[in-house]
Amino acid sequence: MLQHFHVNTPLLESVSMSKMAGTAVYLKMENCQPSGSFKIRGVGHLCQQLASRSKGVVCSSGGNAGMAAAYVARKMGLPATVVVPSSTPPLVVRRLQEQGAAVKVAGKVWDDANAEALRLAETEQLTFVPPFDHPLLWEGHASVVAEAAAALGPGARPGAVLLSVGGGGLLCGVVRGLKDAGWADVPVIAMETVGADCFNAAIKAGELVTLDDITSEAKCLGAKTVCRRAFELSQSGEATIISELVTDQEALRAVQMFLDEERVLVEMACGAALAAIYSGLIPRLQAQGRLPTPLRPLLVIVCGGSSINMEQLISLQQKLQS
Ligand code: PLV
Repeated sequence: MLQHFHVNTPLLESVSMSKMAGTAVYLKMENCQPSGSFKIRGVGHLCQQLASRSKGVVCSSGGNAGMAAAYVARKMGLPATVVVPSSTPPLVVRRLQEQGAAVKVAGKVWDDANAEALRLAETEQLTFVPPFDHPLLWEGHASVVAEAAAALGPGARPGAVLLSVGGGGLLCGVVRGLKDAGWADVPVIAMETVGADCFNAAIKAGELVTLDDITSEAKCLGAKTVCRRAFELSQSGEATIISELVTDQEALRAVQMFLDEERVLVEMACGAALAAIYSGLIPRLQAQGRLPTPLRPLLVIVCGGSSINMEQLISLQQKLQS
């Protein structure tokens, strides 16, 4: 019997967000996962398939994939090493250590940490756990859509799914889940912050691009290059993907509004998706004819994230709102 590490998260209707969007908004509360984000779905699935006879796992992460890897490894009785970039706040390093992981800081952004994790996997013969670029991760993430479909009930069909894009693993998983649910034509609104916008940049360029640097505070969206599969999905017509950007200020305002209205604290990476509602993007897309009017209910993947606490929130406010 394969063990599940993730939980079936609540699907909650938000009255205040529904008002802003002009249609019902359903929140898939992935912040409730044991490791604090949706990442545990894919990472749990990948580790079950690849790590059962392993000496240990090594994961490169902006934080949340590492939290998932540390949690899953602990449950499987395996040692975990998580390599993070120096942009990772001390609170995440502490939370990773609490999960029992050995933490190594390497380089400035995730791409540098990833190079070190790959090296360790090779030299120490550890199972490499990538944070977003692997079919097993996408297969695991797809369960988020299956659960939402079951909770919404037969005949229900969202008007769009809203999510954040870092390296594109969640996007690939959700697109797969939509196909499995018979919802392949439901558009996905893929949100990034300016300065962590590798997916949007690839779409604009018509090819994969590597950003010079990550200048956004949404460090968990900070992959310099989106995974090839995510880019292919945007080009192939297999899925309808609307790629949009918000500023860090908009993402932070969304984090604050979500805290005030829903009483839940999420990190900037998640704020990017919430900002689509709070900054009025939905009616704008309808006005542009990119979403229909009237619009069926929206499904928002509240991806969660451990890179936030009161102190971090205040520090982001001082940095971005002064
Ligand atoms: N974070 C990855 C990649 O970081 C990580 O290592 O944890 N929301 C949250 C809270 C996240 O942590 C991430 C990814 C995303 C959204 C985006 O997911 P992705 O990478 O699958 O598009 C560099």
